[in-house]
Amino acid sequence: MSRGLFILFEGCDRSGKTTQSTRLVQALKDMGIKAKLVKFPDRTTAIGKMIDGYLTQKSQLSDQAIHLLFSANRWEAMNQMRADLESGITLVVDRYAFSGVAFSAAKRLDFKWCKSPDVGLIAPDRVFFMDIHPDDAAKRDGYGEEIYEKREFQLDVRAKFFSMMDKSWAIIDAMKDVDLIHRQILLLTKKALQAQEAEPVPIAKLWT
Ligand code: NYM
Repeated sequence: MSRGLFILFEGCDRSGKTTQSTRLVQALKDMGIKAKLVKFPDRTTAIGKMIDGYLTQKSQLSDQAIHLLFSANRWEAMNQMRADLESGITLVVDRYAFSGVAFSAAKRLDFKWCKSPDVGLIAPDRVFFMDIHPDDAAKRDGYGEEIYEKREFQLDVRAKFFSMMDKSWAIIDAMKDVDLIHRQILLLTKKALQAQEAEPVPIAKLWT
């Protein structure tokens, strides 16, 4: 049995990642493909609760401390993610280490330092970057409720994402119609699954 794929959604706030990742998982399941949604930060764990307190501005943490908590929140999920992938489950992940680096580096923390705690995490096979200009994102519901949802900051975050892209990334125009985006992403995912079937690639490590 072949392993599952690690499909990642990244992007600035309010770019539609959650909508599209949820729809992708459902579509894959409807096709009889084993799939699971994973979301970072996972606010349900002890570490995740500390992150939630920070994001909703109930507690304060230094930039370095919150960065390391985000990373720890991914590391605590690795065993389960690896087990799922190995058992043939495709993981659709909503945010990951690229968000970690983009947001912290936009706060002017050193880029290399930001990457280091996430080195060695499981690497995604395919990344969908939901691209939206922060001015358009600001018009969407609920924008501005959490820390970070400020125009200049989001512009910087977006630039940081662009600096980390490689050939496994696809830039998706997040201003397009939701159904259209879904169909585009489903097509790209099917292609990735077929490629993996034809020529299996082992699970890789991030930034090594
Ligand atoms: N975020 C998310 C980080 O700053 N670092 C990280 O490692 C991750 C995974 O948390 N503004 C930020 C990006 C978002 C915020 O994410 C909460 P979401 O997807 O809105 O729950």
